[in-house]
Amino acid sequence: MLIEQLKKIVGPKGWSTDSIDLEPKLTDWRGTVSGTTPIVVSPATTEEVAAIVRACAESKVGLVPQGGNTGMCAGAIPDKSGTQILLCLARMNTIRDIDAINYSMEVEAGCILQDVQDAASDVDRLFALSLGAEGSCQIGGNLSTNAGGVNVVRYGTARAQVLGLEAVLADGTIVSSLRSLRKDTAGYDLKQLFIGSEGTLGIITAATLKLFPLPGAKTTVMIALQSSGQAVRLLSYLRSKIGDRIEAFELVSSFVFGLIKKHLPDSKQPFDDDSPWYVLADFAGIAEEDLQQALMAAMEAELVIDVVIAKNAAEAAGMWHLRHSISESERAEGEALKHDISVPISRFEEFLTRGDSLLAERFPEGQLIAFGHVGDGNLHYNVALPAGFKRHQEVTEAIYTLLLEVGGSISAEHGIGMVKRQDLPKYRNSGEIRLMRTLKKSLDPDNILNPGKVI
Ligand code: FAD
Ligand code: 2HG
Ligand code: ZN
Repeated sequence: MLIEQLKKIVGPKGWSTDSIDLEPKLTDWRGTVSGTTPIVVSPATTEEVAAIVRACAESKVGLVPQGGNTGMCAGAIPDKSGTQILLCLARMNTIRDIDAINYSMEVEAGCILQDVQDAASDVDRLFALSLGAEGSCQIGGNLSTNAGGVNVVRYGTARAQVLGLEAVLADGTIVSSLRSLRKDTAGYDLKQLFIGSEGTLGIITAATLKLFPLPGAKTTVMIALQSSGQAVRLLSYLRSKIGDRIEAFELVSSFVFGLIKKHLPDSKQPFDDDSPWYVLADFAGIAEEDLQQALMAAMEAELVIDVVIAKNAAEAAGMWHLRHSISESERAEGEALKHDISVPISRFEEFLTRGDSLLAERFPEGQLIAFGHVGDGNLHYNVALPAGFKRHQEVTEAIYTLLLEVGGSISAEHGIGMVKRQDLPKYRNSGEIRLMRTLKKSLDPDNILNPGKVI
C-alpha cells in the first residue's frame, strides 16, 4: 500500500526496485556497511518530498535520505530490516538562482558540489566548500553532515556557507527560510537545526549559499617538516606574517605519502628524500616574492626542512591529486579503523605524541595513517590493523579517551551516522545528550527520519 502510494507520488521516472539501481546505494563508500530497502524514491520537487514524508509518517515507516553516498559514517544507508525507504535527492539538481551582487545562490539539495562551485565561478564568485568527493557528493549531503574539507581554515565549515534553507519536517511540513540575508536575528536560527543533523531532524531540499570573491591567483606549496608540531608552529608563524591569505593547510605523514606512491606509482613526487611529515598549502592574494620571503624566514627559524612551490597550474593540480587520493589508497590497502578527530590546535602535537606512545605500548600491531586539516585541528587519525585483529573497539576507546583528555571531539567533519552512534553518549555530556534527544523527539516523535542514526 505505502509502496504503491510512493510510486504514484514520484511518477514512473522517480522510483526503482531494480537491484541494479539499488545495489550501489545500499553499501557505503567505505564498503563496510550494507542495508536493504523495498524501494528507492527520487522526487523531483520539494512538494514530492513532502508528500513522501507524509506517506511514510502515516505508515510509521522510516525514511533514509541519501545524497552522493560518499559519507564516511554510513549515515545514508538503510538498516537490514528491509522496511526503510531510501530517499534519493539526485533529481533535485537545479541551480535556482545566482545573485552575483548579493554574493549568494539558491540551489536544490541534489546539486553536485562541483556543479555548484562551477556555477559560482562562471559569475566570478567562489563557493568555498571543497573536498575530495566534490565530483559526486551533493550539497544536501554536505550540509547534513556539516562537511569541512580543505578550505575551512580560510572560510569555515559548510555551516558557515549557508544563508537560508528549505527543509521538510517529519510530518511533511515544508519550512522555507530561503532568505539571502547576512544579518537576520528574527527568532531562532532554524536552518542551523538541520545543518549537521544528518537527516534526523528534517530533509534538506534547497539552500541559499554564501559566495565569496574569487581569491585570485593561487600558489600551491608542498613543505617538508621534521615533526607534526612544526606544522602547527609554521601555521601560527605564517598567520602572523601573511594573515588570512592561507586558503588551505593540509598535513600528511610520511607513511601516508608512501601509501599514495604505492597506489599511484606514476605520480610525480615533489621531494626526492623522505621527511617525517609534509604540509600541502594554498596561498592566495599574496605576491610570490612575499610568500617566498615568508617561507625563507620560516626555514631560517627552523620551522621547515624544505619547500617546493608549484611552478604552474598543472603542478599544483598534481600535488592536490596526491592529497585527494589518500582515502582511496587507504581503502585499497583494506579498510582502516577511522577516527575523524579534532583537538585545539595548541594541543595537536601533544595528542600526536601521546597517541604514538599509546599505539606503541598497547596496540603495536596497529599502523597509524595520519593526515588531515591541521589548520582546523582536524586529523584523520586512522589505524590500519592486521587481518584477524579483534580489539577494534578497544583501540577506538583508548584514542577517544586520550581525545577527551586534550579537549577534543570524536567527529570533526564526517558526523556520527550509524558507525559512531553508540559512542556519542560517551563523549558528549548528559545535558547535551538529553537536549539532542528532546529535539529529536519533538521534531520527529515517531522516529521516521533516518532512524538508527546519530542519536
Ligand atoms: P551522503 O553520504 O549521501 O549522506 C551523508 C548524510 O547526510 C547521511 O546521513 C544522509 O542521510 C544525509 N543526507 C544526505 N542528503 C540529505 C538531505 N538532502 N537532507 C537530509 N539529510 C541528507 N568530508 C568532509 O567533511 N571533508 C572532507 O575533506 C571529505 N573528503 C572526502 C573525500 C573522499 C574521497 C570521500 C569519499 C569522502 C569525503 N568526505 C569528506 C566525506 C563526504 O564526502 C562528505 O561527508 C559529504 O559531505 C557527504 O555528501 P553526500 O552527498 O555524499 O552525502
Ligand atoms: C579527507 O580529508 C576526508 O580526505 C577523508 O575527510 C578522510 O578517509 C578519511 O579518513
Ligand atoms: Zn577530511
